[in-house]
Amino acid sequence: MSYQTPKSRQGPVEEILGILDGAKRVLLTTHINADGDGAGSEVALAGWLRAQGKKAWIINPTPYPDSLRFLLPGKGWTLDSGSSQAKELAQGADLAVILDTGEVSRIGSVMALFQDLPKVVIDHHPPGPDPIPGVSFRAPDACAAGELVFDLLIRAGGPWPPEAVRGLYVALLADTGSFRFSNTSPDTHRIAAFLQEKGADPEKLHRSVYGNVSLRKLRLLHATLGELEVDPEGDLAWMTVPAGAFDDLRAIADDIEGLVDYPRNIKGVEVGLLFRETARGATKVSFRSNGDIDVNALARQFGGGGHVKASGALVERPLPEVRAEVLEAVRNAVRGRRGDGRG
Ligand SMILES: [Mn+2]
Repeated sequence: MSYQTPKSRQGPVEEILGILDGAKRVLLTTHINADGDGAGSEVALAGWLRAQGKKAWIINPTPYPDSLRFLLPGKGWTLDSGSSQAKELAQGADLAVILDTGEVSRIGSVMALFQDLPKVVIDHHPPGPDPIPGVSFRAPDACAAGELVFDLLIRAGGPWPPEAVRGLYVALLADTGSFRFSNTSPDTHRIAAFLQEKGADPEKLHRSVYGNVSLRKLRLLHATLGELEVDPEGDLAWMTVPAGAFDDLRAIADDIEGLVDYPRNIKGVEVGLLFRETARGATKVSFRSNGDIDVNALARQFGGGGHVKASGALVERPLPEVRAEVLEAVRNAVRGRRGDGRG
């Protein structure tokens, strides 16, 4: 095993392991609309805790995504955040672990549920304006929150139950775009190699995550591609999910996943955007950058955030208004950079 946890993480790793060691009943959560990293990391950590005879449950602010349910070894691993059972468990638990976000606003109703519990945050996002209180293990240099969970498990010397191995592999897969984004490091591959040796099946896991596209999602893509727009300069492209199609298809938030890659992947495009009107009239914006434009900074202008090359914002105003402002801000960012280049 040639992987070494970076020095900067060794202190937090010891501290978090100490806290986990002292806990018997642990609740885990991740951000709204869990992705492969959030959902994979929490299954992995829950599986590792359970393998040591502890109690661990996953309580997310939004339902565990159907497309990732294959990660759950059985029933009784997840609970609805609004259920009376979740409230009871929160009263009897001795620790809450928040994965793949450190922001109060990103865990929705779960924040109130975890109010009185000691909290541990394990996250790889740059810190935001509204941090969850408690002990933090934050490392923006990690490709996924799953990389940090791996740091804990490798230091602990396992155990490595199959759900932990699969969860961590899927966490890496999801956040590195199947090992191709710029956050894919030699360490990413070293960890993936270790997980493969522990039984992770790359073909099977990739197919489980990406080879089960619903017809509904494909129809939503078909409708949304009809809304594709590109600036004459060719460097900015965006799509707006047609509200009618979303409703007619009875689409869910999961069906939006990956749509923003279509405008982003056009030759010459620097920034790709996706706009969607939510059921209650707010506007969701996804930002993707291919180069030097910091879309985390752009999303923050609209109350959101994320990573330098991938971010999002939820704005409580009507779509046409938000779209016009976002497009102007992104054009300014692209133009400003060009101005600097010339000057
Ligand atoms: Mn992540």
